[in-house]
Amino acid sequence: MEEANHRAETERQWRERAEQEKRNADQRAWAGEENARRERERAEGERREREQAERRKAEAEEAMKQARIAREAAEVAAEKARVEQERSNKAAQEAMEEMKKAKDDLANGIQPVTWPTPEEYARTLQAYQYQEGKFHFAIAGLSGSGKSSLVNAFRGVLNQTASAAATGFTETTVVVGRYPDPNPEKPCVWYDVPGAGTLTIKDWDYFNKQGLYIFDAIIVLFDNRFTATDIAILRNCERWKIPAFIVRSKSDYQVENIKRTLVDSIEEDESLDEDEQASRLETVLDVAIEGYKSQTRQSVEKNLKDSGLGSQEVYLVSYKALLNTVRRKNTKNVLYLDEAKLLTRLVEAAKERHCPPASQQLGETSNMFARLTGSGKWSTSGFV
Ligand SMILES: Nc1nc2c(ncn2[C@@H]2O[C@H](COP(=O)(O)OP(=O)(O)OP(=O)(O)O)[C@@H](O)[C@H]2O)c(=O)[nH]1
Ligand SMILES: [Mg+2]
Repeated sequence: MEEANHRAETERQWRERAEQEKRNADQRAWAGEENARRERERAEGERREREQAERRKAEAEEAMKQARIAREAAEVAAEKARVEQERSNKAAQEAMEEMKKAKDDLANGIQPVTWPTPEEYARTLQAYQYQEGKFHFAIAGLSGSGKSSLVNAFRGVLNQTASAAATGFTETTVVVGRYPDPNPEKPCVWYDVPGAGTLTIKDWDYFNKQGLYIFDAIIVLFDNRFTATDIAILRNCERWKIPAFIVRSKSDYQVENIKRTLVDSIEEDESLDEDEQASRLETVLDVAIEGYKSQTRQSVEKNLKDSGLGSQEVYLVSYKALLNTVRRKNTKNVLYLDEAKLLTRLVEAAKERHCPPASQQLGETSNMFARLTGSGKWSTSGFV
């Protein structure tokens, strides 16, 4: 029993030891797992921290990038504002200088050069009912110079008839009159333009104010005196490349006056015998015509030269002769001078120029300005 008890005791002790060992092994395994878990947690924590640090770094970099972009944008805006300011200062300075120059020029008798804006140009085309495919002729001149009569003659219409432009001794033409040619085969429209003297417009402003820049050809008509307005019109025609025709009206009346004076002087010249007087009287009309032609040409030439304009032909006409020429009548006792030549040249010149149609876009109109003036540019005050 003792031995059995001893064996049992030994077994129990073995068992206890084995159990203790198992507990120890379990304890070690648990500690190992615990360590591994802690290690995993620590690694996970480190990874998260690293990620957060990276995110924070990326955020900081992004913030810096945005700040740089904003700074650059602010710099660009500041530069733009500076350039704009400089530009507007320069424009203001130029405008001041221009104004001063214009004032000085005006004080020194030099007329300002003005251009209409593209909108004004388009409005004028519309107001004058500019029609593509037609020739638009303006007849401008002092009051009483014979504009309306000339319009009537060009249209083959007798003065004082129903469709005629009003004519007379009082100031009849105060607004621009538009007269399409009654002959359907002639695509011409005639404009009766009142002279500057009739209106409260300055000579130099007359051309633009009257919108003469849209015409295909312009007749500058005078009967006695060639005026500052006539010169201003011719100067503007040169700028706009519009064919201009200097025409002296009432030539029949002017020649008749010269002839009468010549007849008087021949008849009163006691140094001449009857035969000499008779032969002189026979040629008196030719002498009067020659005198009239040379006196007119010389006087116009001088006026053009004094104004710095190139020499130009002068057409001598009278209403009746022009009317007959248009109507293809060859009535006797009418003094024919340059009427036929004027008619031909007018149409030739108008065909060559021809203004752009009213339907064209403003942009195209401004291109036309550029073409006309060579190297112009648009400014807020128009084409300069
Ligand atoms: N002898 C002669 N008289 C003319 C001639 N042309 C015009 N006249 C006369 O001159 C006067 C004035 O002519 P108009 O045609 O009315 O002149 P206008 O330039 O239109 O005049 P306003 O409309 O007042 O500016 C009229 O009495 C005409 O008969 C011409 O060639 N010969
Ligand atoms: Mg008139």
